[in-house]
Amino acid sequence: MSDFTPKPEHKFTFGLWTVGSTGRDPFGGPVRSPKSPAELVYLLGEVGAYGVNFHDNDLIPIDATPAEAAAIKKDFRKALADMGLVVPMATTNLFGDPIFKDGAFTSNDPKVRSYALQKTMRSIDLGVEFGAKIYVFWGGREGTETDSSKNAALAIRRNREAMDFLCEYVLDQGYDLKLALEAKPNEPRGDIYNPTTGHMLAFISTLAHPEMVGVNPEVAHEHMAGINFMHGVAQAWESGKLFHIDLNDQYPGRYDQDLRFGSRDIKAAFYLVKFLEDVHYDGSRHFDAHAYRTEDYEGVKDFARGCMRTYLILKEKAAQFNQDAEIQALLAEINADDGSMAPFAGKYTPQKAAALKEQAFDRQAISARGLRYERLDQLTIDLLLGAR
Ligand code: GLT
Ligand code: MN
Ligand code: MN
Repeated sequence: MSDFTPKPEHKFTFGLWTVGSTGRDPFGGPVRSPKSPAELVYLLGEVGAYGVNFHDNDLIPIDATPAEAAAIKKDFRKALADMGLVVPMATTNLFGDPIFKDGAFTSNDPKVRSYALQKTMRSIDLGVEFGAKIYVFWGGREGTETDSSKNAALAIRRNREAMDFLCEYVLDQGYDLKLALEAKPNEPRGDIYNPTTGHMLAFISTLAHPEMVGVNPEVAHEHMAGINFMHGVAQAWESGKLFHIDLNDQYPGRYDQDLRFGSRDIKAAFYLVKFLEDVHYDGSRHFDAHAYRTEDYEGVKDFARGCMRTYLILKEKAAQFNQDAEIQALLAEINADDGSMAPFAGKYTPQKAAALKEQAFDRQAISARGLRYERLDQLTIDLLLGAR
């Protein structure tokens, strides 16, 4: 039996808002009594997490007095030290307070936009104080219900202006901090700007400091949009922009579920874990999910342990896939190359182009070959179901 015990080197993290969720939803109130940030750190330490992330107001309520804030920070710091947990990422709550009802950086109201910048700068200071190296931006309210209300191009420009301002702030403070943008197509707004990781990557390339900014893709958010999450992650990775990742699960076409990682689409979760492990992604594996509303805090621990355990099981399956002789033989056959196209490969030259235009191709012979993907997929299924 393999050992699926989480260890610090796995970099498993949870947000205070994840294990701290009281089960409130649009149709019902809390089912679990709230726990303090320090209590949540002890819970995370008990289940074997490596780190904990927070929004400014997960840690310090928006109306806390300086004395209250100091007391909370003291308890939180002690809990981190007692349990040996770190804070790799922090973020700002730019969606909960009524002032953000029409967005933060993209609000039509200049006072809201300025307040959002002030709140984010203070929150960055707080994150850095606890050692965060990644700062996430999830623009949950940056969108519309009616497109009569906002100029969409102007909203993108306002968002860019805010990101450029905040990059300068980070540089000015001398912080060792990278920013990671998280996309979501809808909820809580009818539509949210920059709805997918791909949109975010394009947006980043227009910023004044693109080297400081990457993405934080979330499984559920891309599955809500019905797209292949791993493909988006691969694109982010390939362009050097995979700064962070939010792991959870989601049935497409439903409300924002934030299910336990790997609990819905095992196959998609497998390809994702395999990708992250194959490329040696070394950032946090952050679980942005919460326990079912049916659970008490023992169930919350089951949930958190389950996220990490499933990841580790899939990691082992990925290693098994890479060592499976039959699977690897099939892959070698699929990727066979007789070298005859080498003269046309790589960078363009006029000679190559001229020669390629003259080359004869036997279309029938090339297309007659079966690719054996049915066999390959069934071997993968057998492996995942424990039948090999
Ligand atoms: C919120 C959202 C998440 C984001 C968090 C960061 S907050 O819970 O649903 O996807 O990652 O702001
Ligand atoms: Mn998220
Ligand atoms: Mn989510």
